[in-house]
Amino acid sequence: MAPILLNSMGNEHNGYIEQEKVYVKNPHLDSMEEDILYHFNLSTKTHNLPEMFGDIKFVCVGGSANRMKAFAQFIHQELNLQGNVDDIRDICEGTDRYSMYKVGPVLSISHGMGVPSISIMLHELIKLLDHARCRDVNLFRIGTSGGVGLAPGTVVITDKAVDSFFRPQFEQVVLGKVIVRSTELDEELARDLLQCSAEIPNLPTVIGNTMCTHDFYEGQGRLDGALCSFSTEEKLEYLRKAHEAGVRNIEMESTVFAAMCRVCNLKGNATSSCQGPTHRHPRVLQHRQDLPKPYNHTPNAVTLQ
Ligand code: R2B
Repeated sequence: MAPILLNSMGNEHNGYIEQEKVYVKNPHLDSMEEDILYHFNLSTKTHNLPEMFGDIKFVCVGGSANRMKAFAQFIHQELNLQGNVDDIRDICEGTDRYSMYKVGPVLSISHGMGVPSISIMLHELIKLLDHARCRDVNLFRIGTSGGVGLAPGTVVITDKAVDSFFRPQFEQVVLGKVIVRSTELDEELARDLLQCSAEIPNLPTVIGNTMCTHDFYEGQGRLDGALCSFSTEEKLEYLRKAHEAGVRNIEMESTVFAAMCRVCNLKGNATSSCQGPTHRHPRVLQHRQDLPKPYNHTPNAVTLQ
């Protein structure tokens, strides 16, 4: 008797096991003779994308090119891969927009700062995964962020990415109209990440909402930009409201990241560590010291129901 095969939804399927596929959502792509991934310096005509990337299972993205190279070298060692870490080369070296490193099944890519920059990268990444016929890919933003009421160094696993009004949504203007997309992330993946962090000593980790702003200074309630249109009290009031709405960290990419993962059937999380006093931007200290109790402490890890 032929074995009963189940597809990704647990339903019976005829003849093969269908795994989770990466879905581009653009009917125009099918009729294009060539797809050029401009900012990666890759194309379907000049590169064999299935051969180069077909085995990718994890994509980790972060702001800076140097950090993503260091991360690739770290993963190379962790996976005990053959070859010299110094030989890992930037696949996008023909462009200085983004850097990309492949180590075994892990792709490490820089995305720059802010929604527009990561959004361009995600469009091309998702097309790349689709062209390469990748299956079961998990996508992580492993960036930096400013903590709200958390000790520096705390890792925040994103429950929901929220906008500056604490709404779990991303607004994209398309042809002069606003399209609203949900920014809810895969709950099971968030739980798995929390479980992994529990196995690593001295890694304070919480699950919370990540607020995505379109500005690093005024947009994040900072008092040290070239412009500041609010008082310290107004800033504190806003951060207090953010905390009440479940926000535990602030960064600049998570809403579009979450929205695109969701639409394209990718499991993802915008996991970031809160910057500490040894880092260049003392955002956490600034926010944390200013927050009156009970905000000026690290809450216990929040577990999803
Ligand atoms: C975190 O750090 C950057 C700003 O310094 C930005 O990309 C972010 O989200």
